[in-house]
Amino acid sequence: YPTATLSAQHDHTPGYTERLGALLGGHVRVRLRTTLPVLGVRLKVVQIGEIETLPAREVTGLQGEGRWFEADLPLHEARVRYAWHLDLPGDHLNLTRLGLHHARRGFRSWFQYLAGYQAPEWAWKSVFYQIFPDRFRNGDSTNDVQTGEYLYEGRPVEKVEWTHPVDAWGDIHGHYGGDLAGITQAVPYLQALGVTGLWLTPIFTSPSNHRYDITDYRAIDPHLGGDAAWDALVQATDAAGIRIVLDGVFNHMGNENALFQAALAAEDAPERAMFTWRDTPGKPPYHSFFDVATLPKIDYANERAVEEFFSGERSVVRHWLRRGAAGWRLDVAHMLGKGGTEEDNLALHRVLKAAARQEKADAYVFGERFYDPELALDGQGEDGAMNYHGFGLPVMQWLAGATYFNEPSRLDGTELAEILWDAYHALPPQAALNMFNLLESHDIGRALWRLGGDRTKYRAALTLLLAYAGVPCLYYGSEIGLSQSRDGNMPWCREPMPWDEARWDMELLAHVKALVKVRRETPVLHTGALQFIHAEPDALAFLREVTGPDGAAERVVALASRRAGAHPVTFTLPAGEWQDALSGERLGGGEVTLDAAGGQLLLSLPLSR
Ligand code: ARE
Ligand code: CA
Repeated sequence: YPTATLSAQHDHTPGYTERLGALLGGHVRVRLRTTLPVLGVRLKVVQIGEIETLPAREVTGLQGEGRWFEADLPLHEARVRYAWHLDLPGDHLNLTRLGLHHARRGFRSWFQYLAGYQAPEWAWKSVFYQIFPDRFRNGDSTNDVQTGEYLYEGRPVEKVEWTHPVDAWGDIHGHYGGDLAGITQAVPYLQALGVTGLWLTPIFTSPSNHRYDITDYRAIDPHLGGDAAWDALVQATDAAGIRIVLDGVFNHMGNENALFQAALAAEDAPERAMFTWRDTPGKPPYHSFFDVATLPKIDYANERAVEEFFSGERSVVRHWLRRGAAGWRLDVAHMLGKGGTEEDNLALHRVLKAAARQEKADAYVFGERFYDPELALDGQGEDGAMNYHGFGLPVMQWLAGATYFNEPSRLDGTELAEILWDAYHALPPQAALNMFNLLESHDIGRALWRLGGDRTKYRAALTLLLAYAGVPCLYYGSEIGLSQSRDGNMPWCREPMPWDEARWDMELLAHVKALVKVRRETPVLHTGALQFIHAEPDALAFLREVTGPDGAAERVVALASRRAGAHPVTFTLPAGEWQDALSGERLGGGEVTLDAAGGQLLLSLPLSR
């Protein structure tokens, strides 16, 4: 991967790429800066099946070490791939996203430009907070699920006391009573924390406490306060500058849903075509999510299903965007499809995305994907994906010394940097900035738990999260030190949020607030390019950088260690004046030795506010 001392430089920021989102059929000006003794520079562009070579001209008068060259990149397809070719005395070099090399490399490493794609840029500036509604705050005890109110998976549901830890009792039959009124009451708390986006796991009428088994997609669960509570929440969050992304469970519905019930009721019911049926001993007679009987899979080869959820004038996707949602997180996006080819499935995702954008021009749509998302992120499908594999899981594996299934791991900082870099550079820049970054969630063990409660390591993790390329998301309660009572992933990571401040880690809360503030106030962190500038087994550092139209650069460096105690790390900072984002302490560029324990964020001056 490239380093800060690269001798030729190009990225998506304004000094190097005139603008993002220019239209298909047009051109966009791209530039290169180099300290190499070049004789000439050319731009190579992939045309369908051919490589076109275009001349680049030298430009003068721009800041930054070295010489500048520019060329006009033709946007003849939606995803344009290009690379630079540098002629040197007796030699030549290619510059791709992987850096400089002699041989031409595969197109996967070439730069990408998405023509005609407008990213929901508000998301780049946002800090998200994930809420699992049953466990965040009970704002209205009159709507609580009562013990024995109905049966779920054959057993009566139970009302659980807020202070009871999540153990076997509070697993799938336990309802704690959290609701939307609780979130509305917490808006001042969220504002003080500094978050500007909420991702709510499902809130529509469903029998379970997690609500991934939806009975009615057009109604807010009465146990969460119904539609009126939603309207009140939207009013309060709008006023506070907070946007809400909803969980779109479109791969499967709940077995109590009227569509599925109609399909079960009669052999000739038209609804039968919305599902796929089978006859496999020991399994439900229909395809379902991981063979869970309560979650029948929806078949989008059926046009009515496509209209019902996505394309129809009153589709679920449109309905909630109209009612105030800012976007959708797509549950198991990698499973969502017509059961056909990858291409068929991508076509379906484009239908969903187009409907969302028609309804709201800046709707943010990202998928839960446990696999490489790059095929899907071409600008026409989802904007981004939950960044488990390209960020959160490897970062936590490195810090915890174990996977989230608690298998020991010797992943070191050098390998971590390679994994992160590989995932980042495989995406077009806008998609990379749309990635939804998280350390933990309602599905995997809490970061604090996995780190054995170590606050120093947790601060290092947060430093990486809030400085990384993509949209950061905190999991409710982690900011005050909420952990879990039992080892493992879901459902043990869903403890109720304690509202008794005596139980809060105030030092941690203050630290999270400070990091969130830096993230929000530092534009380089919203749009900057990414480079790793240092890696050793127990530490790594990366640079975020924006080069302006005049060639001047604004920079941030993030440094983190996985050691619990002090950890002096020596590495090279780009030239210039620097300032610690939290302490304000100043230092010069060049070789520096810093204490990486707990993480450190450095801002280049004159960027400082
Ligand atoms: C409940 C219980 C579980 C029990 C299960 C089966 O909580 O303890 O094992 O029932 O009876 C939702 C609920 C869950 C619920 C589940 C089924 O939140 O609590 O489980 O429904 O009723 C895979 C998928 C990934 C998925 C995760 C959970 O690929 O997309 O598994 N995530 C989403 C949501 C979940 C949600 C659902 C899907 C279903 O975020 O919350 O579950 O709508 C590896 C694998 C991945 C795997 C991943 C995580 O990386 O490669 O495929 O993800 O591990 O385990
Ligand atoms: Ca309640």
